[in-house]
Amino acid sequence: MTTQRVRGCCPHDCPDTCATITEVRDGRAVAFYADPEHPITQGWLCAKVRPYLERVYSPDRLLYPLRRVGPKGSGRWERISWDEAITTIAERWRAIIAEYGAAAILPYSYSGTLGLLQTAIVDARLWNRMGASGLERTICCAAAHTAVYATLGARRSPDYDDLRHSRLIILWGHNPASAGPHAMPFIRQAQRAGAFVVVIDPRQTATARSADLHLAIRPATDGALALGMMNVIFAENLHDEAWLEAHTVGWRELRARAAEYDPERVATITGLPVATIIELARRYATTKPAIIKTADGIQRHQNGGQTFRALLCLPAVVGQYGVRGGGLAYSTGGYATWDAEAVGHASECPPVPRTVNMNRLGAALTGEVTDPPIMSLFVYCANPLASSPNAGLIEQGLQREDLFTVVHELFMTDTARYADIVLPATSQLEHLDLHRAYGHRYLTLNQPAIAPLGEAKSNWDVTRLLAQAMGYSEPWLHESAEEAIRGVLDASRARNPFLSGITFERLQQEGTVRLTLSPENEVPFADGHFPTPSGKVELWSAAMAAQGLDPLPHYEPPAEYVAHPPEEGWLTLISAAAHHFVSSSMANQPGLRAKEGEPTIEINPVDAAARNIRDGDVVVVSNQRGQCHLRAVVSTNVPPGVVSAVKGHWPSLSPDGRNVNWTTPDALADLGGQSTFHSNRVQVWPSRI
Ligand SMILES: Nc1nc2c(c(=O)[nH]1)N[C@H]1C(S)=C(S)[C@@H](COP(=O)(O)OP(=O)(O)OC[C@H]3O[C@@H](n4cnc5c(=O)[nH]c(N)nc54)[C@H](O)[C@@H]3O)O[C@H]1N2
Ligand SMILES: Nc1nc2c(c(=O)[nH]1)N[C@H]1C(S)=C(S)[C@@H](COP(=O)(O)OP(=O)(O)OC[C@H]3O[C@@H](n4cnc5c(=O)[nH]c(N)nc54)[C@H](O)[C@@H]3O)O[C@H]1N2
Ligand code: SF4
Ligand SMILES: [Mo]
Repeated sequence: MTTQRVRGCCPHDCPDTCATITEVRDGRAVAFYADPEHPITQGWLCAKVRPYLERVYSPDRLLYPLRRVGPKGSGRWERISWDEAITTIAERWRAIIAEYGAAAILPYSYSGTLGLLQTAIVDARLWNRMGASGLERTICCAAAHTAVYATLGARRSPDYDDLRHSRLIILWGHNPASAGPHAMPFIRQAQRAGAFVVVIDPRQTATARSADLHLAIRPATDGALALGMMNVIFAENLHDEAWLEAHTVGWRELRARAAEYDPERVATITGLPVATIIELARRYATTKPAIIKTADGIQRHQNGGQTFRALLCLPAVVGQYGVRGGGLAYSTGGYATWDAEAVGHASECPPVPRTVNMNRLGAALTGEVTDPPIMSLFVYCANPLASSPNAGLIEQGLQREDLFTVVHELFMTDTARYADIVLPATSQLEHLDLHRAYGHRYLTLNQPAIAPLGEAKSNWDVTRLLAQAMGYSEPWLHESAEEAIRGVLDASRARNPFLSGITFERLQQEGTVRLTLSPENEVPFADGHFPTPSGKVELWSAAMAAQGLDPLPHYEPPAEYVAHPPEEGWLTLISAAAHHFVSSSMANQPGLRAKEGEPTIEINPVDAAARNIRDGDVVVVSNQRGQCHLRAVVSTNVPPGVVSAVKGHWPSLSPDGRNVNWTTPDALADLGGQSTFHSNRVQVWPSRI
């Protein structure tokens, strides 16, 4: 029997976008491993994805369309045919459109897969054509994106291997050991060669444990620290004035703003000693190349946008943009930009009638959005009841008898349980897609390795079926998967020099292809050009001023922290990435659940003693939004005042059917409509159950 090797790509929301190989024998995947030739993947997959065949062939996979037969959420279903499922959905939608207009239909999706076809194209085409409500996809990184566009003009970052050239690496609010593990070997290599590694994170993460210095900053105060560092750098004349003059707008205004953040004030805000702040500033200004490597966790605060702006200003102050091994590494997502018209064909469609912020899903379903109200929800690539904020309110919305909910999923998630119709989705091994990464600069083609299991269908195939049933005849709603990908790739290549020479044929042959980087743009911004309106780094942002926003970065505490002070027993709850799940994906896989352990909350011995909590006790974590029960781990991994419970545990696999998102805020951040998961204050008490 012959074994086929099929090249693919990990689809999960992770900056590493690993290249994979699936071995197929007799139509069945028998082995799944890393592509040894990929320069970032380097022949290994993370602990989450190594046992991927357990996910693909899980006995819990949804294999047929289902219709609800019991009350909402009861878990009583009958199997139906695809024909019946699609006809039912189209009939309901036609009736809703006739009564309320298409704006009453809301698609809800995020990061189940990050593929061009199954995500970007599927997120746009059908919904544009229908005139459905738009979704503001702001749960993860909207504040940072807004800050980056305002400051630098584009999301460009070096590859991980450039870290080898750094002498100072500041991992700021970022935990790559769990959340982007393929950076770690390069960080280790730099460290062995003498680089100094600093981690700034309230929690002592695995990444922090391996650093030379860990600064357990108070949550949401990083903007003040960055401005305090600038204060010292300017005061001691350690800034790069020539670079600032040549490449920035508003550095004198920034200097004046930084003057308000003397180390004493910043020490009071951040909880870090004055001497530490001064030392960090001096080290940052005098060690070159110096890189700040950050990610998304740090901006999930109400002040996340201005915090990110402050971080983005630092490399400019010391002249480190455009330097190999220097600058700021956040995201490489701005290189392989897809042509928006080719993706969504918006110019041929009615205007998007309105948009709904995904962080406000619960509110939107329960009265915040009216005229028309949301009457149908179509969820795919997302598990909002596990992963979106203020989940108790989402649950209330999903219970509405008059809401027609369809969920397209691989598994019976907590969200799917509330559906009227459940549709089975394919896994990455069963469909075609093209992936760009946000942690490196390679494109990877994912070839289907096996036929869809049961009657599972890909997002694109469901889009096509729904388009047909709705009577939409535009050819771009009926292309094959390959035609759709080729069309967007070709249109994008025509405009984007980073894609030049990258054809579908090349991707088919090579699997992974490096983006086309000329010597001048190999190191981001090495040509001295920033794609902002001024062509410079906009430390002072005219665009933000025009929107009535502060054009300079500043620090302001989250409103929830002010309203719920520590003196009244409130603790800051950070709910960051779990090591063995990606958000709630994989969190139902028995092997990985066993490794991650049951849902817990880490609490400092000081806070535990004050509340009579012992290690191993079940505690109630609560606030004005809701509560959940978690097992306490008394630990100095968190400083006094901060508690930590990872995101991703499935509510239905948690002690009381709820997870940490029953407490997290659905308030929006200062920029981009961003989520504010970590600007969350809770009470923690021993439970009586
Ligand atoms: N294993 C695993 N990997 C993942 C994911 C996962 O769920 N599991 N999720 C993926 C996704 S969706 C994303 S967006 C990325 C996120 O990648 P990261 O941003 O690296 O991960 P997070 O754990 O969300 O946040 C990083 C760190 O920020 C810290 N933090 C929180 N608030 C503050 C603050 O105010 N200041 C500072 N300095 N630090 C703070 C947290 O303690 C956390 O350790 O990871 C991706 N990779
Ligand atoms: N408390 C707290 N919560 C958080 C965060 C936090 O920091 N703290 N971080 C947030 C962040 S950064 C993010 S990005 C969000 C992520 O939130 P979501 O985007 O909702 O991600 P998941 O919870 O992983 O759910 C994705 C679902 O998509 C399904 N899926 C996978 N592939 C496909 C496919 O091809 N088709 C279809 N139809 N479905 C598919 C998976 O089975 C999975 O159930 O979570 C957020 N939630
Ligand atoms: S989750 Fe990240 S590290 Fe793990 S295989 Fe996927 S891309 Fe690689
Ligand atoms: Mo995310």
